[in-house]
Amino acid sequence: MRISYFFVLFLLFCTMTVLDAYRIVNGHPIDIQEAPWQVSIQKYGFHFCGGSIVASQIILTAAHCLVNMDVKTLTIRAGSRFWKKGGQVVKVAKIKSHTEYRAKKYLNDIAIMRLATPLKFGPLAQPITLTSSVPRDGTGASVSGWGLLKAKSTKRPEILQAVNLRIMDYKKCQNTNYGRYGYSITRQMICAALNANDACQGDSGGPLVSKKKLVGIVSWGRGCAAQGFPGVYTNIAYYKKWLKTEIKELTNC
Ligand code: 4AZ
Repeated sequence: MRISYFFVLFLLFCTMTVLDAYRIVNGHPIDIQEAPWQVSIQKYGFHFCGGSIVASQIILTAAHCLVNMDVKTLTIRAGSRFWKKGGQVVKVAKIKSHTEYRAKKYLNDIAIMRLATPLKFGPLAQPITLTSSVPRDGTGASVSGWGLLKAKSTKRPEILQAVNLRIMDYKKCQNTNYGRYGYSITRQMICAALNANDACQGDSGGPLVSKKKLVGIVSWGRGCAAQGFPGVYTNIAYYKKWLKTEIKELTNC
């Protein structure tokens, strides 16, 4: 009797460990071809944030990723599902965060980086088009990254993960059963959630994609996959004009 009891516990433990391996939170490993715009942003060769390729020398990410960062220590890896091997590693030449980024309220959490040398495009590394319009409530989307598989976890995946979400109208995100953030959610942000699916720490700066267009940048949230607290993303459509100007400026200098 005693042995079978331990055996059941052992099986339960193994099942939990295996399930955990597949959980961004609750996602699944993907090939880089499925998200060829995804890059890993690295300091001294270690992944700390995600980013998106928008041109051969331009990467889009979150401003909070680049606070107090010395550009000399930064590289990006593109064209690989592994953050630590394969693909193309390129030095970062310049970073430009939104001048009105406010850490306390996560306002204007958007930044662009210019690479020292251009990326070589192919099936594994491709730019993504920026959306012109805010997706409507309920629209399907997906987020990808090398972030934690669950809140407060110590395990970091080696393989790129992705998970499906639904866009939530920012008003719904403020004050309903689905979103309880109140007025910390502004029109400059997009919320997205679906069941227990979410982005988590280390996914920051990475892409929220809908209909093959970049609609958001992983920005913040209370915990990961917490009931009533969707993932919060920088609303790309809102910054389209800012991006156009800044990308032009960064490309020509
Ligand atoms: C973070 O700490 C973070 N659940 C990123 C995304 C989310 C929460 C936290 C969204 O970088």
